[in-house]
Amino acid sequence: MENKRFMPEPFKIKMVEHMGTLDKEERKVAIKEAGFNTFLLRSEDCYIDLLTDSGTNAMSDRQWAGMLLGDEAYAGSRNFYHLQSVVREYFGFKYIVPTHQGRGAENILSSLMIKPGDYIPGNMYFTTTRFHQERNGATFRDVIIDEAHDPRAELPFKGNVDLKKFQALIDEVGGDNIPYICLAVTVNLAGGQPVSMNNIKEVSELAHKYNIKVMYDATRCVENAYFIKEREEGYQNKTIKEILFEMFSYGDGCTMSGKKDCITNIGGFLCMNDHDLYVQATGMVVQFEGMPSYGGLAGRDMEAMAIGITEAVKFEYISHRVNQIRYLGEKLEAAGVPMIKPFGGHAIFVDAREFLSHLSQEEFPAQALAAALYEFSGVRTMERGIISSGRDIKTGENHHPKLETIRLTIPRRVYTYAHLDFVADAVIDLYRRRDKISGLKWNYEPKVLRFFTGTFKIINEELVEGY
Ligand code: PM9
Repeated sequence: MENKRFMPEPFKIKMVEHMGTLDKEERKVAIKEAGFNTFLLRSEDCYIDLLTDSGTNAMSDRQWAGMLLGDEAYAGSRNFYHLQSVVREYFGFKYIVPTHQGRGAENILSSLMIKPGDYIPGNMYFTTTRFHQERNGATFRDVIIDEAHDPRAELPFKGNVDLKKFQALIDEVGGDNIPYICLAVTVNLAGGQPVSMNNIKEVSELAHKYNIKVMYDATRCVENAYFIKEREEGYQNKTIKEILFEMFSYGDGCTMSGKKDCITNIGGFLCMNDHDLYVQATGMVVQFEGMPSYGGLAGRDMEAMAIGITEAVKFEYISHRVNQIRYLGEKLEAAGVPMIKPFGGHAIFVDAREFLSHLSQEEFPAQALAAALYEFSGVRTMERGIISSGRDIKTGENHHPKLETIRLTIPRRVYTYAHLDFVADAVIDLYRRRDKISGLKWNYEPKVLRFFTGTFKIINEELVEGY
């Protein structure tokens, strides 16, 4: 088959879902009612929904067929054994505990491995992951390379761990107070940036020297494997499956949100090689999720995850996915829209700090931009900046992340290049009217994970009328 740069979608459409059709006046009301928080909009009120790639995937006919093979026994479902065998084959870990989604696995891992006063290094924070670490008494330390915080630094593996920062933390607090390093592949909030195989190996060597375990956040691991194949010497002729297996061979376990790279609508799991940890995890899962053979999932959901993993590693699928992101990014770049570069594996992150350079970070530029883009075009996106970053658990002060972005997240197998054209035009049009966008202030600030349910007020009503 001819190999064009942007090959058409590697799937045919068999079932359709209608999209929201609100006009601009109706959207203006909807976003105000949602407190200018795109998480609080009704999905039916959105035209193109790029809020997240989490659980928003289109499953294949094979996955749907697998759903009908759900064995809904309370214990010992055959779908669990199928999932276990697929995870062992593709991830290589000995033990798997299914959970209802990624944070279910994070809860179990953090509760079992962290004691109060511990430190957890990670290559940039993720909201729910850090929440569970802190809830169990740990302090999170960011050990990602400095360039990851600079939207314009163009590096092939911008998600890498800075080994000097990791070593400095070990020297400062001692290896005994670091139960594990949380190694995200790819790094969501850095823009979906990958970690190189070489860096994974080095992290593993350093960690294991001090008896520190390497626990991956494997949420977007297939995207990471694709970037290794594309960018790292020696991996061009390896399959995605082989690369994935090698990536995990250097670690001790992982948490996984199946809602991303297992291409399902729900599900997750926790993996480990340590038998004692597995036994303890089964003790926890029965308290919070369900039997160790279903962990909060129906048999059919485990079947869909097992099949989804085998589809996610297919080259046609993953290369199309990453190229969709690039297609959107290149269109925006041609119009001068500021973004995190290089483009990552799941989303385009628009640099809201520069897009709305008339606003200070305290006027929540990314939150304001996400609300404005929805009102302007019906495209729903998500804030990833000061609001998501939350407050320091000890001082109560706001974190001030360098990256203040909105995330245009592409669900898997849902939208076509034509949809992305519409999104690009909308962002570019709004960019031309950007000085009309007002900042926001808090109306209601929740105590934890405030970005999900917080509400806001417009600072300057007049400006909003303008675009
Ligand atoms: N990520 C996302 O939209 C959904 C929740 S935040 C809006 O990016 C990583 C790297 C994630 C992630 C979820 C989780 C938690 C862990 N690690 O959502 O609980 O991106 O399945 O996974 C979201 P669950």
